[in-house]
Amino acid sequence: MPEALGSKILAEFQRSKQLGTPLVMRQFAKDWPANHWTWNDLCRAVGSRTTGIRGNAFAHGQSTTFFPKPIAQKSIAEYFRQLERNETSDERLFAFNLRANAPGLNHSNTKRFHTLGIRVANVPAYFFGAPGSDTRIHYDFDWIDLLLSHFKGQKRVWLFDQCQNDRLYQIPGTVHSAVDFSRLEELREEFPKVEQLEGYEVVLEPGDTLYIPKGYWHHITYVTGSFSITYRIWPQNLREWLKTSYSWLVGGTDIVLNKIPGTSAWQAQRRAKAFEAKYRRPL
Ligand SMILES: O=C(O)CCC(=O)C(=O)O
Repeated sequence: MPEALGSKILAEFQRSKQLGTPLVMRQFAKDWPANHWTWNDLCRAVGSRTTGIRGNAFAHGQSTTFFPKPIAQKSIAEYFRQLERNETSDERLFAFNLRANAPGLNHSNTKRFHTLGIRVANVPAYFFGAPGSDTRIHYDFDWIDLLLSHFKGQKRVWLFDQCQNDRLYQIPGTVHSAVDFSRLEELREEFPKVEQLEGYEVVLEPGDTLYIPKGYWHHITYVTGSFSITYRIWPQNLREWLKTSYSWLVGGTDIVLNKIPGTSAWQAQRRAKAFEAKYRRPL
């Protein structure tokens, strides 16, 4: 995995952006407020608020929708304490709006992005997870460049480009793979093409920022209780804007369709049929 540190970051970032390859910018976010929040700060800031916790349906492929339903309503502070204690669990806060739930924290976490010559949408998505949890392999439906900055512990990321779609057994019409990467060792015989996968692996440490180019598949394993913040880089030309707008339309329609009773089962059936025709095996 290409890496950059200190004064090399700008040149390496511009190169990666041009080539559409991932890059780890070590310690890029080390001075951000988020890197200095303690679990106590986080717990105090969320107070007695509760939220819908997501479980392993998202990670392990039972759902082909973008955002499956939460499994339970839970105290956010209690969940943070679980992460602090490094308790193994499947529970996740996925694309969580921490800004709205912890307004007392200093959220000025976009420092240094201007040094990369880019503009990011100031809509941070927060991802929290415990050891034992993972983010199912996917690529982001809005076809946009991502900057994922990591804090508190370690997470391992696998990345694959769009040439790997078949080897990943992409489910037609979705941004998901049929392979549950958390059980990869057991599944190698069932999904033999994964043996030919070519990609990158990286372990992120607190303060690191990972550039994930548009369309790049990512699978994330939480090594310890930790969290990340993802920012999206604004499209830089008309072609990129058109592609992103179209992707929002398709993704948004999918989310709405899946809320209509009966439609989600019909969608799943349609996709299973297309998968079977493509890979000559059941989904
Ligand atoms: O860090 C995570 O758990 C997920 C991040 C992700 O999927 C994203 O930023 O698109």
